[in-house]
Amino acid sequence: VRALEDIVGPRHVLTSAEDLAPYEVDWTGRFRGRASCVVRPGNTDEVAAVLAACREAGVAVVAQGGNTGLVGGGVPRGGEVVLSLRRLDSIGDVDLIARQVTAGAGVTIAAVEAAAARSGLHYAVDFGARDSATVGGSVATNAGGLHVMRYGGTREQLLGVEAVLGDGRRITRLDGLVKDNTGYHLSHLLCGSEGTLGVVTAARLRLVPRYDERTVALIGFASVVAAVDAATAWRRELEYLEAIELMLADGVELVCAAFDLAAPLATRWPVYVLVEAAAATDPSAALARAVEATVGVGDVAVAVDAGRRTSLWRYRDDHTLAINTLGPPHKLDVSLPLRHIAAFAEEVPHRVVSAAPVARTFLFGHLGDGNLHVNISGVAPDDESVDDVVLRFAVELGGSISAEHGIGIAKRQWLHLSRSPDEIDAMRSIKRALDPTGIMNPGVLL
Ligand code: LAC
Ligand code: ZN
Repeated sequence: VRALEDIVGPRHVLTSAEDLAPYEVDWTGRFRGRASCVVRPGNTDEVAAVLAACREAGVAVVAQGGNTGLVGGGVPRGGEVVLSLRRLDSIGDVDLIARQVTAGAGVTIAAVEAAAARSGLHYAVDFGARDSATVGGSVATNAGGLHVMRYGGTREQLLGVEAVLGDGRRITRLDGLVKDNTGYHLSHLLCGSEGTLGVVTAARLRLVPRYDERTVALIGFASVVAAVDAATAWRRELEYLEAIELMLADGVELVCAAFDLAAPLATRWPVYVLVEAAAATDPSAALARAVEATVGVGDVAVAVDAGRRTSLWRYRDDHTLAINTLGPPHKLDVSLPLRHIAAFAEEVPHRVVSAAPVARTFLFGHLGDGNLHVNISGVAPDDESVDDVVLRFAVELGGSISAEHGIGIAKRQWLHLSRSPDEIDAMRSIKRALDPTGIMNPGVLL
């Protein structure tokens, strides 16, 4: 602690139980552990010095941004130093020629979007935790979000990073060259490494054109099969889709009850799909034509103005918060081949109940990406029987155990379901090469 105080100043090393508390638990409440202290460096040199001091002392480091991760990868397990990157919150000028911006690790996703918007541009990564989640964390976890089907996830926006590796070497790739084919893409290797190789201190991000002509529709369906068929048709016919999101009646009702919202449609439907289109010219007519031509469409609510669009999005965005009101959930974000989504959605609640009779399963997710969020309430945080049945079922159907949240602590014992022994061994070799003393987020991912 004294060594860290010498580096960042005593004010930025937290040690009291009260100060540490918010850093020691993830926001779902499922993952928690004691930190030996929290250190808050103010620049990259301080980050490097903190890592050197921790290496010297043989103390493990958990990097933490906005602490909105969902797999326990950003909170301590016991005795680590929590390295909070939130003070690295400066953002550069938007480069209008390159359409890029450099943001410090502690800049929130909402702040990147605000900077982009001021320049008439848009940051393509967006998700419910936008006001707290940070650039550093989103890069370290390769965060997905609501618009992956159009723009890709965080890695697809990432031109390069500035980072300090576990062994002290630095990477500085912030020049924003779109084409730079000079060997291993170390920035993309760090993206999704979950704090196990080094600490991302800044990122150079791609921005995309801003489309203010936007239409959102919320549509009721009788079944997941009908919703999947509709999504398939829209993806074929519509050029400007930003999102196709799936919800089920019990999840929507939970959101309505938790936040005192009216039901989204006059009739209760078993399945709801939220679809958003955005373009330089009004996409409403094209979207309306596509929706009208779709078999199986029940009621439709349409929103064009910003306030009403936000109201429709709330039914989707607020799932995460509403589910948390039932106690710490088990959150499993599986990827599935589109052709198996309906079978999975139909069967998974039964498999969950057979493993844990009192469990409640809420399903929602990114239909356009074949990514379902299986949220299970009513199960003790450390009872992993439900995780086991859900993850095995996803893999049985040709899916992956994580679509966007990563492995963290939550899924590491199932990593072998999605990655081969050779792949895991290669990952271990990379880990050993860049973090030879093993101080970077030990126990996460591998
Ligand atoms: C979402 C986050 C939980 O899609 O991945 O809401
Ligand atoms: Zn998601």
